[in-house]
Amino acid sequence: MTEIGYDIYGDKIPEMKEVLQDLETHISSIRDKLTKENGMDPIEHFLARIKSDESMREKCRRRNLPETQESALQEIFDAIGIRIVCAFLDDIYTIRDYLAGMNGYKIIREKDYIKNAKPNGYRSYHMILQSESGFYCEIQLRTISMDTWAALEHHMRYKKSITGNTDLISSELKRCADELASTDISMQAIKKLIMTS
Ligand code: 0O2
Repeated sequence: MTEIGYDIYGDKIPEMKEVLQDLETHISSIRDKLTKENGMDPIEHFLARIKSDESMREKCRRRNLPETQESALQEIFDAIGIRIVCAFLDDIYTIRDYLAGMNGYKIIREKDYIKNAKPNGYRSYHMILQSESGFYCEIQLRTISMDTWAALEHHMRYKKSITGNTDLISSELKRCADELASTDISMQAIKKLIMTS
């Protein structure tokens, strides 16, 4: 039986929810361990979701793929998605290492858009994992400032009514992204000073 609102995934929703739940449990235990060890929670918040039917169909169309369960689960890798928002840059890489060592998942692909920011200024660390049961999952790791920036840029991109000032908006967004990146590095340095004082 398909679940209302998730038609494209057919009967796979219960298994997808299991994978999502399992990843949430892993992330919570990594979080607890690091909080106990360092006296500071490395995660500001995290969100876990199954991509909505509408967004998945839109992504299939964008990729010129048929709107099928096969496309959604085998050709597109973010039907299951988790976004982890950290306060500091080094927390991103620490959590990445723990995620890479999780039992039951293998890494299919990683993209470090923090060390290699996209030309528009987008920064985030992306991992595609595959569960033993065969489901792909995209994990995005970012700082709070990267997350704020990405939300604004995403909003602008999908706001079709914007007709003027597009060059100015893009260049201001890029400038902000670079300023925020520089602030993230300063915050990291201050944290290190505090921890070692
Ligand atoms: P949505 O609507 O957020 O889900 P992939 O999409 O992973 O199969 P791709 O394009 O090589 O293939 O992946 P990439 O570059 O790792 O990007 C994956 C996701 O990262 C996107 O999913 C966005 O969520 C986010 N992202 C990537 N680039 C940008 C950007 O420039 N700005 C913002 N705001 N987010 C970005 P979707 O499905 O494209 O979008």
